[in-house]
Amino acid sequence: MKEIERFYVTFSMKLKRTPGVILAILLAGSITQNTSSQEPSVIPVPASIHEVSPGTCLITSSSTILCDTEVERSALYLAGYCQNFYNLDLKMIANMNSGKDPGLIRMVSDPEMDPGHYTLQVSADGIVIRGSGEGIFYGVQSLIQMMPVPPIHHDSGIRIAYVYLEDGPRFGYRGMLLDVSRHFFSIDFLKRYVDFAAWHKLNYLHLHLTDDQGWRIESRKYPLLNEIGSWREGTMKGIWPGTGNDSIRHGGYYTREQLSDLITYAQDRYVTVVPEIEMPGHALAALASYSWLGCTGGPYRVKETWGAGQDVFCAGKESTYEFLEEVLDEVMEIFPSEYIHIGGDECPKERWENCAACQERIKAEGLNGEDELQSYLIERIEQFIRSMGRTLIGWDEILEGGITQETVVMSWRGDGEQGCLEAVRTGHRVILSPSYGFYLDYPQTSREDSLAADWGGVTSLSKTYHYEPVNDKLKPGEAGYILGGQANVWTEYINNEAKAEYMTFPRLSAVSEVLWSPSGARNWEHFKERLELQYDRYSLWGIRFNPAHPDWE
Ligand code: TNX
Repeated sequence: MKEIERFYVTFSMKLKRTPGVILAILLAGSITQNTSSQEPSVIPVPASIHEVSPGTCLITSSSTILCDTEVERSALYLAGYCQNFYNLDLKMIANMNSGKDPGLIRMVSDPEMDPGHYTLQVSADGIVIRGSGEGIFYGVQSLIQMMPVPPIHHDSGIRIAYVYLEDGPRFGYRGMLLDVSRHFFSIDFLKRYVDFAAWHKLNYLHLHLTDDQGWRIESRKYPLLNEIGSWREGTMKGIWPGTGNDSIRHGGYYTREQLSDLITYAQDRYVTVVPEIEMPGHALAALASYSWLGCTGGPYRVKETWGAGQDVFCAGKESTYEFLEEVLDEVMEIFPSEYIHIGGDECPKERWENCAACQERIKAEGLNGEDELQSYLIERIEQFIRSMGRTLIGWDEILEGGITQETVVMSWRGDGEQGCLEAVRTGHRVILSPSYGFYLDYPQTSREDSLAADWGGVTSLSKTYHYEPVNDKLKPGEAGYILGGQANVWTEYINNEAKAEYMTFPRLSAVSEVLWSPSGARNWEHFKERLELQYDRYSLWGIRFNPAHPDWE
């Protein structure tokens, strides 16, 4: 048995929830869900659930979905879902006014409604979802969570209790990062992450595509990035500084076609894929491919241990800027996302201090030392990205220079409060992605003996759930600069799919409620109750999750 499988099995066995208990919860969950007077158990919790008279509506194989053509995507999605998980073939008519068939499920496009908002009514008249484009999709997600789990035999159809929901997102940016550089994951697995996002009403998947340990995106202009930079000859074993090297070649990269396919899959689920190309630090995979990108000229090797490397892009030579712009050009050809992430974090400056080209650049541009040289690089790249009609996102550290106001700051240090205040008070929009609470590579409980990042302590489900993106030091009006938040799955210690899911869940469900639901609707006790049924849904969806008790620290 592989190391991770053994860990997963032993840890699961250690936990109190035996299969018998799980089965009991599972049955109880499906019974309560079928009780029509019961509130629906939806995660993230909807903004408002209105009282309605008891009763149920039955979806069967002869049911029809009627939709406005502009929201056909959501109808197709629902039909696909019912087919996959309930073996029901719903009929779809993409024209509301087609006449005869009144349709059991009707999706009404209402462009007047706020982005992402929807109403969902289940009554004797059938099921009506009303909203703007993505609002309808989120209505479908709520409907899906009203279906019985585990699925019933398809002949008896899907029974949905009468309900009336009015709902919409608290924040416009609700994201999740997957680090595909430290460990490479297949495109099919990335599609699964898109599904995870969609099921939780998240709308951004941020891919950390480059770092010291591997370059993961095809470059036609610079093929050595893939021939050399996408591979490392071995990986550190154990927790940093490690107990040796496994000497197993690891790597891979995504072709343009694969990425385009992923982007389309994500668009069908209202998820935007945001690419990140790290600079000027975390650059060793690029330097190993083209040694002239570094200050010393190498030789360089793709990094086999964790932690940021000393060797970074040379910010003196003009050829570095040409390279970065050409690579970004290729990236923007593939990714239609408005946001382009350029990293900007953790850049050691030793190499620049001893590099003639960097020192010359500092003199020529009248810069005050290496910190300003970093700002110079970021500013140049920002201008380039803006000239292409896109918006730059960078980690906290980009604030250290005088970046333009269009730039979005992704605040990761600590609880994000300081970064958030600095960003907002200099007029920048900000996304909270705090290592405190939203770093899903940190262990979920101190009882766990998994190999997990040890640099941030335990991030329990409760800690994640109670994180509040709008801190109380913000003045009135400043909260409007907060675009939203993002959970990060860094993968130094996550070397396979099962473990990635195990680290992601159930904490991602908590993240979704922080970012979607009104803060007043958030309630820990209520969340834990709803989580029981969510666990059954995880099983339905095939998600391997951490079954630790929700109250364990
Ligand atoms: C910090 S967050 C990093 C990542 C690591 C992560 C591990 C950030 C901008 N940098 O490079 O993977 O910690 O938790």
